[in-house]
Amino acid sequence: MNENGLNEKEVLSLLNKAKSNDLQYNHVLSSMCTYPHEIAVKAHVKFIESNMGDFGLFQGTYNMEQEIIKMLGNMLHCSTVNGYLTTGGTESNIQAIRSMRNSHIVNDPNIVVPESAHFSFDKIADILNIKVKKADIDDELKVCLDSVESLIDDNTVGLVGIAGSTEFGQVDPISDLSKIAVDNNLFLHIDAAFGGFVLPFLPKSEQFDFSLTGVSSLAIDPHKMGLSTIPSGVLLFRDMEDLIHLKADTPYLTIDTQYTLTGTRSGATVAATYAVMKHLGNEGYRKIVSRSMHLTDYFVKSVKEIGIYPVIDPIMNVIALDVPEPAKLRSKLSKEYNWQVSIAQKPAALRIVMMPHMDFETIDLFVGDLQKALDEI
Ligand code: 0PR
Repeated sequence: MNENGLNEKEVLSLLNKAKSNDLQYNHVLSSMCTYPHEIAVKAHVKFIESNMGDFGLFQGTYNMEQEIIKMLGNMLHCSTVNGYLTTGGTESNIQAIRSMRNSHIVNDPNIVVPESAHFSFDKIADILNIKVKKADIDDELKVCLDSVESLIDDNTVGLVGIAGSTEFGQVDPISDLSKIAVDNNLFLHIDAAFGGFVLPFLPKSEQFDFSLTGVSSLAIDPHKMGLSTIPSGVLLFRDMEDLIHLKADTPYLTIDTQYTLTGTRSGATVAATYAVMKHLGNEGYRKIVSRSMHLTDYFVKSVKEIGIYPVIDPIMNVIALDVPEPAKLRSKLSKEYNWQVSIAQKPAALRIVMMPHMDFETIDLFVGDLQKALDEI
């Protein structure tokens, strides 16, 4: 640190320099985040000092958090819903599995997740000292139910299903997983970190939420398709009892109990999420999802015209393309054409996320460069 502070102009100039080294989202086709909605940014700034770690001091922010939980409970068909705002899908998944483990005490606990699960489950295995068994996925990249059933044993404390897989945007057969969970008396957590703000707004989609009786908890991220500010995730439980498995006593705060992983917690993201959900409503989210799906359909049509096909027909705005040498192509697109795309591992593919910051014109430019890059490798 400097001995003497810099003036505001000097600091702003440093910030501008740093910002110029960040990429703008307009050439980013790899991210599940996007520009937050303007009203979310305004709300975030207004509540910048609010700390939900000691929410007795911030009753107004706390009331907004409760309202978010209620709105999401309505959207995801659960009248008994409980939960809180996390920092994102990773924290929500950690806490859901921690609740599973604490509610079902066995010596050497394990959970069964689809092989397509996000890498946060590998972190969970390490943090919670729990074995994460990976079930096979089928040709459509959904979890195989036979494989899930064959992995369940006496030490299994719960199952995970994915509603919007990171790499392919695929949705597991959640209603079948729900039946397996009920039959085996197991907790079922749904990772809808990405799909949670997409599936309810598609004209037609499979059931994936608390309308299925076996679903115990669900992760949904406002900082992805919810257009809130980073870091906003939400963890929801059907039964208060499952939240209680996360209880910690906090004797010297204005509140005597916390269920959260972090202590100090942003109230700004609560305000941002509340504001954008109130402002957009179902109708607003439906429009955003519908536009993202139009862009997705247009993109798929355009790449087919140059002889490239998706690995599966996109369920949501995540597209995996069957291309030769995806890693090499990704690197070429980045270095020579200034496009950020990512790759899926199994099957290897070029992965594109069609977020709301994309438009038809940019897709045309990208597909043109993709064709050139393909010719060159
Ligand atoms: N579950 C699913 C299904 C996810 O896709 C993700 C993140 C998580 C959990 C973890 O969420 P957090 O990152 O909020 O903890 N999926 C994206 C990914 O790993 C996250 C991301 C976002 C990556 C923006 C890059 C990026 O630019 O691809």
